[in-house]
Formats: sequence, structure tokens, C-alpha cells
Amino acid sequence: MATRRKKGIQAALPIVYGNETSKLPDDAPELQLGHTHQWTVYVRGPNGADIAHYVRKVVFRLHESFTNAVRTIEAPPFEVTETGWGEFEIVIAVHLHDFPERPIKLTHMLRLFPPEDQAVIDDPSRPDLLVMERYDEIVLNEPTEAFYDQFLQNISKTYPMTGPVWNRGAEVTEAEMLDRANIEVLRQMEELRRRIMEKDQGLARVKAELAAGAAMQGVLGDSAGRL
Ligand code: SLL
Repeated sequence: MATRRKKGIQAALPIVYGNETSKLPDDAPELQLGHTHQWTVYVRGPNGADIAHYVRKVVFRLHESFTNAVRTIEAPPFEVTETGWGEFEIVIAVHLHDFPERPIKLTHMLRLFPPEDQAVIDDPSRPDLLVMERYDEIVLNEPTEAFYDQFLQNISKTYPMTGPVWNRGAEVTEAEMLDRANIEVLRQMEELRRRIMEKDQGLARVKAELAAGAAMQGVLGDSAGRL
């Protein structure tokens, strides 16, 4: 059975992804392993918003020097905390409830040290904390109706699409064809009902005229008799 899609709708799903880092304290046992920092790589909602409405799981691919380098997080918070000594690129696959088979691939350069060419956000309450993150939006074209009804209808960021819709017609679902057939049957029934009503009204008019004629004849007959 074909999947029904919310035609003409784009949904923009906000996410924030990146990493937080702090230097390990002097008494941290991991220092023995040559580790210098603790970090957390994450995918979150902006300002703590819940992204589990649309995110089903997140897979983080770490550097191969980590044991179990592929970390799958199936529930929020979608994050991995580790200690280490070096910076590397993390591939992040965001699996949505819609299109779960087609994850959104992001890459994030894990930072332990503030890069010289970028502005750095400092949290005054934790002077040693470095945050490297970015805001992004996953844009879904024509989400499935089920996904839309369950997760998206309360998100204000759904927009009517303005561009051409290529799959119109080619992707007419069985249900849509039935809907159209139903509408046509209803239209034809309405037309028949209208024509029957017109005929009934015509018939009633003729009957009334006949009755009036007969009455008139009766009157005339009576008068003639009395003459
Ligand atoms: C670099 N190209 O040389 C990068 C690789 C890898 C960081 C960085 C492993 C920690 C552990 C770790 O921090 N790897 O031993 O579990 O900078």
C-alpha cells in the first residue's frame, strides 16, 4: 500500500549539534592513558527543545582509536561522552521517524582547543568549558501523513511549498484515486438528485394546472346547467 504524503508541505526540523569539552582535572585517572580532555558530542534541540518527536536515533562514528567506535544512541539525550587526547572528525547520522532508512549525514570536527579562526562561546559559569556547536535545520519535503499527524503538526515551522512539485500525478496513491472516484460519484448523485427534483417540480406544476383546469370546468359546467 502506497504511503500517503502531506502534499505541498515542507517541514524544517531544528537541530543543534557539536561538542562540549573541558580539561580533565589533575586527579583524573584517565590522565594515566595520556587523555587530556573530557568531551561530549551531541545532537540536541535548540534551547533544550525535545527533538525525540522527529529523531528516532543518532549514530556517532568516532575515531577508530576508540573502542566500539560506532555508537548508536536510541533515546535522548542523543550524545556520547568520552575522554581522549586528540581532535578528529565525527560522522553523525541522524535517523528520523520519517524516512528511517535514509539518515541525515552530518560531520562535526571534534574540538578540544579553541580554533583560531572561529569565534568561541564561553560559559562564564564554567570558564574551562569549550563549546563548538552549530544550528541547522533538516528540511523534509512532503513528510508522510502519519509522521506529520503524530509529530509535526504542532511544530510551527511547517511551510507551504512554493516551488514545483515533481511527483504530483506520478505518485497518486490508490487511496487518492479512490477519494477522487468517491467525489465524482457524489457529484453525479447530486446532479441526478437535482434533475429528479426539477422533474418533480415540473410534474407538480402540471398536476396543479390540471386540477385548476378540472375545477374551472366544473364551475363552468355548473353555471351552464343553471342557465
Ligand atoms: C590526531 N588525527 O592525531 C587525530 C586523531 C584521535 C583521538 C585523534 C583516543 C582516546 C583513547 C583519542 O583521543 N583519539 O585512547 O581511547 O589528533
